[in-house]
Amino acid sequence: MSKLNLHLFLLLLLGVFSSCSTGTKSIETKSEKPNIVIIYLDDLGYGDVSAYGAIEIQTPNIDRLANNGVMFTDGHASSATCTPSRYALLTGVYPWRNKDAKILPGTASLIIDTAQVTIPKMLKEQGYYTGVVGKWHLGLGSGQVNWNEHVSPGPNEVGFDYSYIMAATQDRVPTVYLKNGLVEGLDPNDTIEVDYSKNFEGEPTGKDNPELLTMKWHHGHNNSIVNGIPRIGFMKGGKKAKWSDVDMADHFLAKAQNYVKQHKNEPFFLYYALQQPHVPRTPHPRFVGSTDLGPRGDVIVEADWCIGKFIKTLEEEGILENTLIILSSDNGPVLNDGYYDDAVERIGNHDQNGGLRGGKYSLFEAGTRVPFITYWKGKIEPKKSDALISQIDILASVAKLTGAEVNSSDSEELLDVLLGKSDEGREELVLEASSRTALRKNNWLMIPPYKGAAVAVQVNIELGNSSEFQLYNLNDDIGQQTNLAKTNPDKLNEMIGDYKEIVGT
Ligand code: NG6
Ligand code: CA
Repeated sequence: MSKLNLHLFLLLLLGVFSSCSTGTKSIETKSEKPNIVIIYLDDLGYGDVSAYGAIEIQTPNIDRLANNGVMFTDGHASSATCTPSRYALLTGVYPWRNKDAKILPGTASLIIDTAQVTIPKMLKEQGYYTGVVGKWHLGLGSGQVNWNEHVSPGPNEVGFDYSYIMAATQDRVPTVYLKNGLVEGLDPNDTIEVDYSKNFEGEPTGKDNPELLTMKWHHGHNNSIVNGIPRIGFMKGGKKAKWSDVDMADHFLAKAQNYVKQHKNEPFFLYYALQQPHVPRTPHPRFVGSTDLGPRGDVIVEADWCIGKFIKTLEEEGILENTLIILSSDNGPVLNDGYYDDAVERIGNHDQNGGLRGGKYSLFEAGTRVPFITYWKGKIEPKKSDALISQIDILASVAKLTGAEVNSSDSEELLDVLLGKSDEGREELVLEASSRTALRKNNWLMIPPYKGAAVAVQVNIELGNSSEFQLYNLNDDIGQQTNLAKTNPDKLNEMIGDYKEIVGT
């Protein structure tokens, strides 16, 4: 019998056996595998959630997860920017190993190798239906993308059965949604063209046509104008397909809810990647004014509301008890990320960093230490955990949970930590920010010397760059104010040795 025929034969046999089994039995088998949902926010800071100490922003729905699940106080994104964090989350591989894992334009090629292990691919092999709804930002296609045809490879080629995404970010063109590789709502007579180097003749831009703007740009963001908002990159055509910014949150929520309803009878994986509070911050009118902080605060409340609605759907469909929810953010917070939207002016007493130094783009703590919560009704006992854990560990941990076998060296299996049964987290973790790396070991953090500005002036964030080695003891200096590199040379040398061993420079 040829290999193919043997496969067919085995499949048939399997079919016969499963159709003989009783209905109850197949339900039992199903419930053995929990649904897995990753709720991922964009630029949400450690201090932006009320369970993590925010007072000026109330996030009751995220709090409900935090207070009834494991609330990690030392949970990390793999990077201080989006693309690398998302790459690492899905592949379990450190982003600094892949030179393409950096903030991508909307025209970038897919940076995940289609042969690579990913969480959805792994879960698919375990019988899961897999989906992504929301922000992608991992590149699409493999060269020049024609947005008027099926765009591939993309999420569907790296393990997702279903994808409903925006290609890059809310501030980058193309400003359209793609469903399973096809631009939704595209009028074939109004084709889309996208270019990141030059404008299309006759098309207005943020730079030249300020009179057309409803939101002003501060830095960057002065190319094509969509819905009165100037974006990064140039786009022409596709009028009917363009998204409505103020409806984006509701739009993604509805897709996530439908996905759950459609797949409630099979084990499913959903990567629900919300776009808030990344710029441009465009709360739906019903959320405008829900905080005193302006649009940045308001979209966090909007995101929290969406999360509440989403969880309610899981509850109503009767599957909340069988769903592991992991909530986190792709990188730390930023106030002014390129638009005048009052984020700085109206910050008041709110501390988006929650006492940490730095922010988005930074090697300091606020770059990667983010809200990190696991929730599983009836399975996870509420607790706070100070275990060191990274989003790259989700792959190996979820593999363990579902019985998948993966060969991963960066991703550590920390299932008991995720489920709150243990506080033995990582011993070491490499942090990344715009290709620069630092080493965390227990409570110590070492940043090697880096050239470059100490502060990114436009966003007003300390990047962690210094001509000297930096060494911090986070146990008693969470705000990273005292550099111990000179006073503790033994620790510094130990850290440098470990760092070289892992990162190899
Ligand atoms: C930067 C953008 C910033 C944001 C970021 C990506 C400028 C001047 N700044 O280049 O606004 O889009 O890229 O953010 O263009 S991330 O969360 O997707 O990494
Ligand atoms: Ca981000």
